[in-house]
Amino acid sequence: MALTKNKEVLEFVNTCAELTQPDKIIWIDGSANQIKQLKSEAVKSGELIKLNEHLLPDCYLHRTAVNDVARVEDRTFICTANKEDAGNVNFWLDPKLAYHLASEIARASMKGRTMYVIPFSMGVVGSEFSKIGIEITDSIYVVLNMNIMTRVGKSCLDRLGKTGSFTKCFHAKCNVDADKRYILHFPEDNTIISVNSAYGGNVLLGKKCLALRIASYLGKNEGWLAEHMLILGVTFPDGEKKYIAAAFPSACGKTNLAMLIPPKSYLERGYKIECVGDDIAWIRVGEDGRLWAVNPENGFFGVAPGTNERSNFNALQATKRGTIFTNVALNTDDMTVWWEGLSEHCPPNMLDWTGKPYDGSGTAAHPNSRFTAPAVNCPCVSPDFNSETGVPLSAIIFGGRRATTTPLVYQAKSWEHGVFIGSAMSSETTAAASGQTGVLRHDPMAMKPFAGYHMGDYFAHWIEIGKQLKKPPEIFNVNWFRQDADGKFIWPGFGDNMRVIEWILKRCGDNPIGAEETPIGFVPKPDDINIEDMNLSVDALKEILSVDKDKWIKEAEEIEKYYAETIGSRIPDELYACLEELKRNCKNKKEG
Ligand code: OXD
Ligand code: MN
Repeated sequence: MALTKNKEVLEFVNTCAELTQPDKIIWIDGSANQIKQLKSEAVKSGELIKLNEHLLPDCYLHRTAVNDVARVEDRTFICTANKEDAGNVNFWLDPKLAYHLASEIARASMKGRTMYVIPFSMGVVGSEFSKIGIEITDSIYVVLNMNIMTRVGKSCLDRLGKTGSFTKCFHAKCNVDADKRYILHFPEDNTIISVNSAYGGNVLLGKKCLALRIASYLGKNEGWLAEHMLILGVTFPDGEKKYIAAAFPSACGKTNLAMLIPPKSYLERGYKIECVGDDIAWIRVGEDGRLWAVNPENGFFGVAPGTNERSNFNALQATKRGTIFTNVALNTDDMTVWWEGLSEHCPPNMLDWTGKPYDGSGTAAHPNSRFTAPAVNCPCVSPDFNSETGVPLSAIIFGGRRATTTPLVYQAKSWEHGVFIGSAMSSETTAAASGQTGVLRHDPMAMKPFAGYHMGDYFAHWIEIGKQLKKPPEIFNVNWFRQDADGKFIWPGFGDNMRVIEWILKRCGDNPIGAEETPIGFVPKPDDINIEDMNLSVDALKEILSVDKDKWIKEAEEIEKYYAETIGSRIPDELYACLEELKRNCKNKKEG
């Protein structure tokens, strides 16, 4: 039975039902009972495998089709009336054509199936900063994941009332045909359509599709920012608390940084890290002229491989109950899960991520296998997690995976320079998206796959936001991934990243500590990074803090080429001025 009198919602649901012809329509009310029933139905049909109730209570394993294991950026489209408005970085389809294409693919595709209607809220239900979506889907897996990742149920419809507007999200699994897979965004219509996939990033439409692509467009029009950023809180020994938002491309350690456990000596001194969010931040200018950030999600859709007690204890704890695992390996001895890096040796009697006995060839878990875990499970979740206004930002960090060139950390000289640094980000690719891994690609502000409009306009929007700030956060760039001549990582990363966070926050506020000015920005004086109790020599630290002007001359040429050839038009003058300054600085300092 329909749970609302909102005409637009009812019309949307009816139109989808007429098109797809499901046998049954179920409205998701968000009750524990309904969710329990759906889980048992999914177990009966084999869509979910129930894991050991004693060791992993209320946890399940799901396997996707082998052709459907990651976001598909080349099949993800921004469908704006004017092609130019989508920008060169996005793939574009004419909206009329896209609607037609998707309708023909989805027509009658739910015959013999159930259509679920999921009302959900990105952000706390009822907050003026939250956005409501309605996702139509024929996948129980989607319903159950959305129930972890967002706030789901009737309260969202009540919030909409009779006339409130919402993002229309339509998903149909169809035949999971990779050649007819389309992830379509219509920012001008506040609509998303996803067909022929059942993998998280393509089908949990509240996440990348709404909270980044559509929200970035809404943010441009409404004067706020939707960013691919974690949010963390740092408590100092004197009790003061500061917040940081940080953007990294997918699978570059974002979840690890968001839930970092500081080294022992820091814990002993009273430092503490709390996680407000691990993937997405919605950021607004507060009345006090500072930036305030909320995490619109309610759970973590984290990369499993590499997660273990040492690398991310908090994330691992978060997966211990109420979690859905996707494409990890199954230990048939005790019905628990496993992935590369969880323990040193792979236990015997495993089924790999496709469900076949694992014989040691290839990986047991898919490199992009995931856990969908409720945020409340995380031992370090912030008390501000459900704050409606969010948290004030002292610093913004950009980062990527760079074997050379980019130092461990450096600081922008101004807001505009920080925007330039974000716009010039590049990183080696990972398994989070289909395609080759390890290839260097530009990924401005880690938003290349997620900006719902022209990247030049997106940079301009950042510049505009900066003009409204009385107290802008300081902007930094970090690189945990510098390698030595043998290809080994020099900086240990993980908990030791706290040492860099400490320096970053000491550079924020009214009495910042000193730093060295270089052609690219401010870098720490080596003495100001605490390497006590670390297996890292001062020389190695100096090496990863070094700025090689020749490499940066090349980097500047590369950025210039990227601006001209890829982004094309609409890049704000402020960014060209920063590029010119970088070139001048590298040249001057070289001659001098
Ligand atoms: C993610 C991604 O799933 O960025 O968070 O791909
Ligand atoms: Mn992400």
